[in-house]
Amino acid sequence: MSVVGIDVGFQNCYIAVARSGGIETIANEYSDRCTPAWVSLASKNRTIGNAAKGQIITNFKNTVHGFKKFHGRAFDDPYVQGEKPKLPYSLHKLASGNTGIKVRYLDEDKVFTIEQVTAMLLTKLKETSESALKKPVVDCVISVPSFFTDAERRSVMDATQIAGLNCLRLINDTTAVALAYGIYKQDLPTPEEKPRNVVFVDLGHSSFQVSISAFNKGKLKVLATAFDPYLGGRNFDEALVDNFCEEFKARYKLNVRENPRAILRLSQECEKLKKLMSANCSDLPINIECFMNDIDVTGKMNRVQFEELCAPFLMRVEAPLKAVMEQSKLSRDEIYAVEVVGGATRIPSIKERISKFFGKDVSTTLNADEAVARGCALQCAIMSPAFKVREFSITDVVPFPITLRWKSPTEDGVGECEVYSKNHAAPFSKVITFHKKEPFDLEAFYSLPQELPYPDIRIGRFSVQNVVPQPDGESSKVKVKVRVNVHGIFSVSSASLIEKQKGEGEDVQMDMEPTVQNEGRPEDQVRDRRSEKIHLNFTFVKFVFQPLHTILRFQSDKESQMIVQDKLEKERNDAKNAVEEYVYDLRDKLCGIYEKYTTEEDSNRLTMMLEDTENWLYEEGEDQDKQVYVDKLEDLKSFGQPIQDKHREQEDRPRAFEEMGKKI
Ligand code: ATP
Ligand code: K
Ligand code: MG
Repeated sequence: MSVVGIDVGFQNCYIAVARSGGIETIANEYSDRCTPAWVSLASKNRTIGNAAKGQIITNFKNTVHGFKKFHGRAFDDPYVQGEKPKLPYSLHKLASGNTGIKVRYLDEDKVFTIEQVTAMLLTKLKETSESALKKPVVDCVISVPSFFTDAERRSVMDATQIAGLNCLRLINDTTAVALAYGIYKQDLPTPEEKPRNVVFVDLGHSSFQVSISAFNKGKLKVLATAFDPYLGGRNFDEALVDNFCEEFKARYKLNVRENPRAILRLSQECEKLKKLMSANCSDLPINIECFMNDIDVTGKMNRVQFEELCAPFLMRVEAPLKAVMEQSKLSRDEIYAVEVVGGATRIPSIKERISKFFGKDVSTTLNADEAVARGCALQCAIMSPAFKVREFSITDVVPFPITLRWKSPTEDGVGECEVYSKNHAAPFSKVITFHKKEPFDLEAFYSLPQELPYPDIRIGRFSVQNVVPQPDGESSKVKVKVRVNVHGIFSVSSASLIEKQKGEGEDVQMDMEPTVQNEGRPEDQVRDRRSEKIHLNFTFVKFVFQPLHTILRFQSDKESQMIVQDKLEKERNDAKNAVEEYVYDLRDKLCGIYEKYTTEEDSNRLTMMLEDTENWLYEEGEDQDKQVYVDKLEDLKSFGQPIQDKHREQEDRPRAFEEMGKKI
């Protein structure tokens, strides 16, 4: 069993694994612990991560990034429509109404769902963890923003399934950070003492999340979360891009907006400039050579100007801080520490604003980039039977209130009730008792649309069928179990009919309004001995807006095929490179160390041959099957090998004498 935690960021992904020494963040094949959330599709293969980011200028139409918040979103969602013109690649409306991505892949126009794109990224992260752990990786814990709704979470879960991962828990970013903070603390208050309240702030590339957790020895309880799902480092980059677009228009008469490649280059430079300004107050330059129409552009900015430019975004920092404090009902002096993570908290004025709000310095004791992944790995270790870690229990919260509405065809039994309030503990099950004579439908939705990051409030529809009256004509008791599970996903998990037993007294007190009961530990459950649960012909149908299992399986097979395709393409490329390397190596040696082991005539003939091969590699040999390269290499070796053998023989001889000398 693997113990892996993955932080899938909007921009940056990190992986942490558990090894005997503890939790460790691991590096990819570029020795980089950060894997960019980029996927590039091409005519022969895909590249993912660092290599994909490198394709952005040359293959921008098929290089996908910034897709994390398309999960579970309708194509017509205002956010999606707002992003569309800014993206160098094309979005596509899927038959389901969801957002897909249209690219050119294997020389064909292809549409991928967001789940498939994230699965590609997860495949890469899976491979990276597998090469670090030297064993297959299946089980993992993955982080999502705390404001991710049901649809978004289900979509991420689908992606993990397509990638062949078994996600044990989707954990909220700030909760993962809280775990990484708390689990090693030796001095937490005992369960009887007042808890230690810590604020966690994560400002990433795309979003701003705040939470307050209460710690006692061996446990953490999230008290409240708040967020600005649309505030992140990218806003600051975009403000800089806007600024320089205008400046370059005025100074160089360039219409940068019309050139996607130029915009992409400018964005990269602006992000670099932004980071430099975090460490430096003075004027800093931005220089881009051959930017557009062969023109080199330059500009400059300092921190004061930057803060002015970004004032509208900086102003948005306070609202979530205020909201989280109000919800927690704590006063500022009850806050023990304010821990900040996420790349964009490195912007000095962000830190200043946070620290001013709380009236204390922010702490940066956690690794700003890796804390989320580490928390995920810790959660995975806790859940894995194969790994021993300190017991630590986590209670998270429901970010948005959830309401259940019920409707039956003929009875006037229409009504609704809020089953989970904001910041209700999660995971959590509840049992709702209905009194019904006929089948009925349940509809779950988010009750406060204004709080949601998008307009679609639907969660799912559930149909409770085969409900019949009791033999005496009275309503039947129907118990419906609902749950916000460990991933933060809502579901109606079961429904059962309670049949009164014969001889049982009339239950006159029967309330026609449903009752909601928290399902606590078994000992808390009141057993109604007079009644009996029956499951007679009782069916219950879910309509959750989610692809069918068959579709996911199909997409998973497709993912496997693409993995094979990438592997074959890599082998083909390696075979081609091997020919090229052999050509260069042998040519060098022919006029060097091999010179005395061949005749001038043979050497000239072979040099000619190598030159022909080199030319061939640039012409018709540019794009051949792997076997062609393998044969080519064999062919060359049949000439090169005898010379190499002679050379080695000569080299070995004196050594052999030496050895003999020693023996004598
Ligand atoms: P999200 O959490 O929104 O999904 P993410 O996890 O990918 O995004 P992070 O890796 O936490 O985001 O942060 C990336 C952001 O932090 C980028 O906007 C990056 O430019 C910014 N950033 C990183 N270092 C600095 C710095 N020194 N100064 C300013 N910004 C920085
Ligand atoms: K990240
Ligand atoms: Mg993040």
